[in-house]
Amino acid sequence: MTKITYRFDLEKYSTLRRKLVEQRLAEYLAPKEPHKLWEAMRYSVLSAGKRIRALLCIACAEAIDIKESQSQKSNEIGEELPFVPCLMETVLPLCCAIEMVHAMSLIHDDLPSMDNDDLRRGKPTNHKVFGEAVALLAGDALLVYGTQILLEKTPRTVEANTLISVAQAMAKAIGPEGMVGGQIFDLAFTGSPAASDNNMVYTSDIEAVERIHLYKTAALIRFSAWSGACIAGASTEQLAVIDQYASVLGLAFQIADDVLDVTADISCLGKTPGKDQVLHKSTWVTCFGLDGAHKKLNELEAEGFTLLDNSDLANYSQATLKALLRYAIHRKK
Ligand code: GRG
Repeated sequence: MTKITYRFDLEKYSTLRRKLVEQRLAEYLAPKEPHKLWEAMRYSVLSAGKRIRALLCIACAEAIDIKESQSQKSNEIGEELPFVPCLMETVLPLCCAIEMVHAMSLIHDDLPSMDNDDLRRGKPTNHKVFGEAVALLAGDALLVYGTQILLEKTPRTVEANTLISVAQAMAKAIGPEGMVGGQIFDLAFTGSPAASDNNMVYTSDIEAVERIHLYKTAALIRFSAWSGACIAGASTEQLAVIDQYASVLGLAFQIADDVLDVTADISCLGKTPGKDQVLHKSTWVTCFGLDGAHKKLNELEAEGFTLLDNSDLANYSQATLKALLRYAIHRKK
């Protein structure tokens, strides 16, 4: 069968969906007591993030919901498919939980005991505004509140077993087998070679850096994609392909981040560039140079496209997921 090529407008696709996520986040984070805590939570979550994890979650839910017949129709009339309101209702609490967990990881990552950053999303970091104690607690509160939102607000049309699987996968993506573990690997390989933890077994620089990236960054990105598909009723085969795709995207997203740390300026990035070199971080760029990073990004883009081409996802969904992968790799901030 001839492959249909879509002209996919990611900006148009993202704008509406991002707005829905942000409206819902603002609703869940409406001011309450203790005021200082909610203010600190809102400060970080509602600031100008790209929302790629939420968009990925929605796109993967839609990829399971959209059938090839709808996909072809949209191509004939040359228009993007509208979002399905009930699917959006199903997935929005999950998207918000993910964005809250992500924001908490940024708050903690910026603390003086971690990366010690002053600027995030173009604004002073949470601890610079609220102090370290409140920033720490705002992060803790977001982590738990995200889980509460997922379990409390996901519509009861989602089967209990599905919701349990999603909550279990979220815990795994966050904990020692995910982000927290990744942050420990990251800290262990930060600083002079003597600072690295010699108890960690790794056979090469590639393996060490890839492990940091997969745990620290790709785990939550993989969860975002997988959970969107899962909650929309994906088959085991569909979940496997989405997970492989998101693993590629997650690694690419962090390598692109490493590249931007040396190529982008502060106003575009919204955070201080050049920190990886200053902190002697093990990143794709500090280990393999900019050329090495670009080469790897090209390989990952090709790998992600092939995975999607060989999948049974509708053409329209393949185009959406390809556009998100392209964005993760070629973004300017
Ligand atoms: C999760 C319990 C728990 C603790 C946190 C600090 C920490 C443990 C993990 C660090 C995770 C981290 C900050 C990874 C970096 C991932 C990354 C590239 C973040 C930037 O994401 P963007 O570019 O940010 O999507 P915006 O601001 O656009 O949302």
